[in-house]
Amino acid sequence: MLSFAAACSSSEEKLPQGARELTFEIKAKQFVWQVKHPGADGQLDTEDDLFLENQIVLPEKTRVHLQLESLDVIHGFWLPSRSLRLTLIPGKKYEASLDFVKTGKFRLACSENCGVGHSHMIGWLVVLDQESYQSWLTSQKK
Ligand SMILES: [Cu+2]
Repeated sequence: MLSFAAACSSSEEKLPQGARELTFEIKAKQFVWQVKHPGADGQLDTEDDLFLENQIVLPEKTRVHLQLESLDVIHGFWLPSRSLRLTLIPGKKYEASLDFVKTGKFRLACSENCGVGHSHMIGWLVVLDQESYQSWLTSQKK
């Protein structure tokens, strides 16, 4: 069941028509953000999915769909640069969509005191230019 959906976009950041869309699955767990990345084919739940920790990596000019849930206690997915804060209650699913036009590196953190390792639940959302994104994908292949 979908409990909450958020759509955030700022007026100065407009995506071109037909821009790429990528979906990421994010699971919060004491004390890490587990990120399932769609991989080179851009499709989630296929063979080339990548599994990252505390890191969301994407190319510029992309609409991002985040599917979030907590696997244990209440965590808070917090992306201060977009004023996005979702309280993740275990057993519920959450979604948020964000547009990223330009490159950048954005802090993400847990906004709920979820236990002794709470302060370790910090990470980055990284938006790369197309070329750097391709090299990053290549570097992820084992
Ligand atoms: Cu947490």
